[in-house]
Amino acid sequence: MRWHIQGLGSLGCLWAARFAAAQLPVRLILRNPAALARYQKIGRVRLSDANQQHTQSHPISAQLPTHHEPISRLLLACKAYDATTAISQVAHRLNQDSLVVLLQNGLGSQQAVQALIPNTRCIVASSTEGAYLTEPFHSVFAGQGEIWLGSLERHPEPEGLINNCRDAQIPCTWTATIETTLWRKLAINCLINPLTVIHDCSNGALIAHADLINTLCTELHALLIAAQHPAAAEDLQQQVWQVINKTASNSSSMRQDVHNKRRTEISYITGFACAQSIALECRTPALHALHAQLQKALSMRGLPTR
Ligand code: NAD
Ligand code: KPL
Repeated sequence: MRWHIQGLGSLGCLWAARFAAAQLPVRLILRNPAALARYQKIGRVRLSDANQQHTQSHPISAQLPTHHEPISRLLLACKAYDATTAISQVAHRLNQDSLVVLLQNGLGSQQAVQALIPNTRCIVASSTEGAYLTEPFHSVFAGQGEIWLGSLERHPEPEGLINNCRDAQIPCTWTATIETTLWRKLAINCLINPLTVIHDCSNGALIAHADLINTLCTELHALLIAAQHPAAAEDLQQQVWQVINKTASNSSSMRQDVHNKRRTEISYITGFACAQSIALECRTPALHALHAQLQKALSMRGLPTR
């Protein structure tokens, strides 16, 4: 089964290189003729290990979204805010037997993508792998992790998908409770990421804001219950402090985006949580204040607030 990969940033290149290394058929989809020309000049996807001692190089074929080839398996590996535009560009190539794997962080973009392609099955992912680009189409595999795959619409596990990924050394596991996984991660990201931007600090330095974090935990706990994800709410406060301690020296992904002057995924993290709290009539004043403070911090740095 051939994979198409749309979005050739850190994670798209990481997945593409592993499919190619396992000699599984893979094609890249670049967003426009200029991006395709940039790729064709380099002509390969590269993947280095965390110490950058070993680099694999894979001359994978690339094409435009307008290409006529039908897509049976698509990995959508762009940022959450680009997901609907990207899927619209290839929607004509998908059918009811196609499978689309969505790698986006946060929540909201996955539902928006599925709504645009109602006759195609979307599988959503929650990934704890870490990668970054050193140059275009050259990804560094910075952190081993795991990938949970599941269906928001409770579809059964698609035959062959997990084995296909594992054949390529991509550590995927199917879960029937992906929503719980995504909501739990959303709550943790809502707590940690904005505060690291507002205070421009590492995750570990958030200990100085323990009272606020505990208040936010109480509100997010109530939100997870209101959203009918009680399993995601279990031990939330304890989990949050565990993540802060375990990742103490990390700079959160949102803070890294800000340092790199890149748009953040705010609308799919605190933005999504605030919208849900309004829709579910669950009062979360500290969360709304945090979202507004984050918007102010982004605006002061000349970055989009959505
Ligand atoms: P990235 O910014 O490195 O790559 C995204 C790529 O998508 C870019 O090359 C961009 O040009 C491309 N793109 C955008 N619109 C497109 C379109 N219409 N058609 C084709 N390509 C398009 O992002 P990333 O770090 O790989 O992250 C992807 C998603 O995975 C994000 O939601 C991120 O939060 C999540 N994530 C990333 C990591 C990580 O370590 N990088 C870890 C966990 C989750
Ligand atoms: O997922 C993360 C992120 O930075 O986005 C955490 C868990 C906060 C680790 O840095």
